[in-house]
Amino acid sequence: KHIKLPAPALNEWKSHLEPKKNDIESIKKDIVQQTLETVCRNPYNLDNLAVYQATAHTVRDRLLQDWNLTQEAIHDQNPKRCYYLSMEFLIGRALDNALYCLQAKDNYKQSVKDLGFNLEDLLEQERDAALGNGGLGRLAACYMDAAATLDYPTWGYGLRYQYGIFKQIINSEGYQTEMPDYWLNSNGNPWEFPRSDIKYEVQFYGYVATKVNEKGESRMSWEGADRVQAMAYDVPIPGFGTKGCGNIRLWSSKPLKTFDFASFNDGDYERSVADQTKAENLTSVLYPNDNHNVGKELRLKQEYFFVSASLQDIIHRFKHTNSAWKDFPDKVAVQLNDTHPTLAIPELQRILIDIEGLEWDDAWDIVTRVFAFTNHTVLPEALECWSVPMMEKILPRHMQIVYDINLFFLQKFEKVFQNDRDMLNRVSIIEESNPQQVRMAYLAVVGSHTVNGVAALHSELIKTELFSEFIKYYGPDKFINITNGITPRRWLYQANPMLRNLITETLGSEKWVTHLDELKVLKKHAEDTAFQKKWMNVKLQNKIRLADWIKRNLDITVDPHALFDIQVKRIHEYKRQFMNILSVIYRYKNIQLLSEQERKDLVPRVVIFGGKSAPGYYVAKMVIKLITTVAQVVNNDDSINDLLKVVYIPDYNVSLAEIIVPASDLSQHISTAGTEASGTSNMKFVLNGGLILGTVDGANIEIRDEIGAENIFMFGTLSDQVADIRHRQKYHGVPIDPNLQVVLHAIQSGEFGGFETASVFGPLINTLTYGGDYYLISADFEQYLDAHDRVDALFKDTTTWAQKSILCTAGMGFFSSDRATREYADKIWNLKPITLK
Ligand code: GL7
Repeated sequence: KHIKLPAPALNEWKSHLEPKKNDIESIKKDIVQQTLETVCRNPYNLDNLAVYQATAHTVRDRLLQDWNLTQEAIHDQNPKRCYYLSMEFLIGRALDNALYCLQAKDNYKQSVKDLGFNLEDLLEQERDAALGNGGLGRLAACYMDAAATLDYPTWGYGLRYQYGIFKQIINSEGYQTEMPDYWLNSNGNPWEFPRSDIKYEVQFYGYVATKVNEKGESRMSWEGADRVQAMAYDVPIPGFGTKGCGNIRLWSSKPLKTFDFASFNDGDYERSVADQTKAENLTSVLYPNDNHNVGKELRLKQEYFFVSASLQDIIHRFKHTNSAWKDFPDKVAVQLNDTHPTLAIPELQRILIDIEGLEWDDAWDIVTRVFAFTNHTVLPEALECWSVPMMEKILPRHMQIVYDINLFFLQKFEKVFQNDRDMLNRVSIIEESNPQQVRMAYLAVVGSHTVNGVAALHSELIKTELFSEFIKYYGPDKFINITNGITPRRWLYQANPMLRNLITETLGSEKWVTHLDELKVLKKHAEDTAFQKKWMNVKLQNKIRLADWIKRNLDITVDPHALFDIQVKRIHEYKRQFMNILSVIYRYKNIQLLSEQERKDLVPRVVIFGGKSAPGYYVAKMVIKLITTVAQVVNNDDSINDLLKVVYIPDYNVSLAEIIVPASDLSQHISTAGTEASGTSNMKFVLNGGLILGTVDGANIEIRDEIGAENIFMFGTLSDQVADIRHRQKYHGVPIDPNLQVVLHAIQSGEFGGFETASVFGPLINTLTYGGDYYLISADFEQYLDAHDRVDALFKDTTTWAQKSILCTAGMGFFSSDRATREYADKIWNLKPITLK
């Protein structure tokens, strides 16, 4: 219960609210004070970590003021709010980003220097907040950045995993091994605010009973359940060039009662803390699967825990405004980031009918006007299905509600499509398998007012394939496209200071940082030789920075003048890192055959890989082993005069991406057509003036349309040809491309790591030969090699390359997360920015 202060006391408070100052003297004073009072250290026992923490606290204090200003404005203006529900937020580091947003980096640099430290060293102390797997989680982070920058009243909701995505080690044998990422180390996390006053109970298991409510009506009631507590932690998300600050509220599970006193008194200490451990385990770890659903019970519990706490919080806030339930959809929009939070649909329905006493139809009308759903994949193995018996056990009341949602939906559907039982089976939320399964994507479609895909091709594919039957019923308007975007703040302004400065100098202001379309002005400088020189020098400096990193961390020497060819992303068969390394082997074998003279003509290449495999994904782990094995051989072969180097960068994460992305000449986005919903690293590379080699897939297509087809290397089977080829290969065998044949033979004959290692790669090679080559590596190989030849030829023409590189950046305005977030706000959320004083 909030206390309403009398006017004198209120004035007293306000008179003591002093905005933090960003002049050097004030910053230094604050850092020293934080070092003493928060970190409890003194000049005689300082180190980089301690000073980083103190500095971070001073920045957090500044953000807090903006945070409070924003919350107060939202409170006063009471606008419609949007909640972005995502099981993943791949935020990365916070300090550098916050300093830029506060426009205080230069003064902090000087302050820290005066105090005897180096800001860049302090920045390195921060652990990445890696609460996500890959593109989906990073997208959520980019959208939070944009929403804050644009002053939208949008909050993210997620889980505060104690262990983020695992740390990847490449062991001495070249295999991936995993270590836990205990990112919340003992030093505490300055970027979160524990809200010990914001706690909700969440239940699991139990049974359903009927009860008579106050009005004398009979209602279902979920009884006898286990309970845990969800506690809120707020993570401030600074916006750029605004006084506002956004928020991500992350839930952490806590035991309801810390102790079972009965067991404690009996001397059974272990049992008395068992409950506590059980409850805390719920949000311990992030499931490390990208585009893959495993169906584990703990994961289902995480999902429900997440939506239950978030909805309780949303409803609590709504009730505070004394509005009626019928107004809920005018005040609240909820975006479901993939199907992971889909249980929010039956959960809100349950709250409305069982607890709030609404009738089914009124409740369902509210539900379907609140939720919208983003689909991020069409890969069958990624689509979430939960076994009915499991859901019945953990969420007995929700299972009933899902059955009812399905029943009412099918009844209506049947009226339109009479006597088509097959079709009813196909659209049913319950799959009639053994055991039955709940198809979460269908539940999300039925319970949402709008469904969107994340790039033009992907949004077409969900209409024509994944949800084609639903279109026949709902019509096409419910299904829209919103092409993904990335934040230019982190992915250019912060990660690439030299390019940022060159762009700002050329355009005459920093307006482009929040109006990315302005980059198109660069087009008129594309042919200016002096400008090209400056532009390519920036690229070179960024390559030197990466080469230094590689030397320091991996002890591999690479020449910054070589062509840097990069593929960094999660390791997945559909992303075809396998095809890439096979082409590297082809290149290697070719170099061996060249004469001295021919070698002089060849463009030296550094092929860089990075990315994590899911710990249980055998084929992906073999691909890593193949890459590291090839790297071993190639990098130690003096006879090829450094014409080729292969580097595997371990533990790829957001912070490493910030160094890698600006350093690419060429990056690869070579998924089998129709499999990569969008991709977002493609956007980051092109924004930084890197050319891309890509398939006709995901956002590659729109990138091509924006920057011009002549500025991108595209190749490969088109998505509408894939099914036919797969069919043919399945029944008539895979025709192995002759060049691919040579490469496979080289592996099998032990050229990489000897015979024993060759046998390890047997199963991998079999995925092509006997396995039907599902991802069409052989079918695309010739075109792929041909595209590489075009790359080599163009790289020798330094002027044309520079020109294309400039045109790449110049054409990327569309891919800002600001544009994407505005589209969500206008087309889905019906949301307006707040005004900040
Ligand atoms: C993904 C897609 O695979 C990726 O192409 C897309 O860019 C991203 C964000 O929309 O979503 N879908 C998915 O399940 N993961 C992704 O990265 C893990």
